[in-house]
Amino acid sequence: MSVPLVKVETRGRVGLLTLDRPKALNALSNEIIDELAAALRAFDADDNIGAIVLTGSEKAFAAGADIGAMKDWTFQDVYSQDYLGHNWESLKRIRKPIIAAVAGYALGGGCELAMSCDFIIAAENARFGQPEIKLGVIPGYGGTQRLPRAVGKAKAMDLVLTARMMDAAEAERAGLVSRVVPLDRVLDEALEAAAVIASMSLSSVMMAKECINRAYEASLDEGMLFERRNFHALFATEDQKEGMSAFIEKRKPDFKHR
Ligand code: CO8
Repeated sequence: MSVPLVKVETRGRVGLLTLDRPKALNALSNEIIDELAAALRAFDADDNIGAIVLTGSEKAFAAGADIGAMKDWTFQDVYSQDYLGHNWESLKRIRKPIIAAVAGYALGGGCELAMSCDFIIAAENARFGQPEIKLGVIPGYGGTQRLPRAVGKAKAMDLVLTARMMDAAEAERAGLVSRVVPLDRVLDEALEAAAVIASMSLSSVMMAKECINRAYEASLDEGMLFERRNFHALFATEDQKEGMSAFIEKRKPDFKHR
């Protein structure tokens, strides 16, 4: 039996996934992505999970796609397997929030994987970059699309064209990460944030995620309408009654998470 490349744990209502291929700095082979996608889908389907944290090691969140595996592939190889098109795309269909807890290198596909999570909490030693150009290729999992949306065109061009790395402080200033914390705090910070999210009504959490993501796909008018209809829909849930009653009665809400 092959050794698992993704460690799967739960902490209360939080699912914790740890990329575990340390010798290759968590280089993202098809196998590790298959495992990751399967674990994410399992958490997404599990009523006892309200939020997910994805992390790597202290040295590397992930140093990119597996260069050794890709080196000899031909166009026909990547095209016929639709490399990056299957499980990679399925990650974005996960409906529960995913927080990336990033320490060390998040490069190439590793940076793209972090960006495909809902937000990033970074350790002070985090390094972000899209160095594919040095390999004679370009980013293939959103580096030319999500990065400019996150940090703007100037910085995205700078990073993608020069292949330079950006440290955690610059990434926070640029809006790529939501918080920077000391290395020994990064996982706890992400787990605590995930626990807060998991304590909320699951329907509101999933709708909020869907609405924010819609901001990247729709015009302002369409996005506003999508948000408003989802807001309306939440009045059909028990959790809305409970949440508002609890506020008026000055007690903690007891959400059903359904
Ligand atoms: N693929 C395969 N193996 C890797 C990778 C990688 N991306 N990154 C590191 N490794 C391996 C090294 O080969 C080395 O293995 P070994 O010990 O057997 O020689 C081991 O990990 C440790 O690495 P280093 O000795 O190089 O460690 P350093 O601390 O000296 O350097 C760096 C760390 C700076 C992170 C360096 O390893 C590096 O530059 N890595 C490559 C970074 C890179 O170019 N990433 C982009 C890859 S291409 C890509 O991601 C395409 C994206 C398309 C979407 C993909 C979705 C998955």
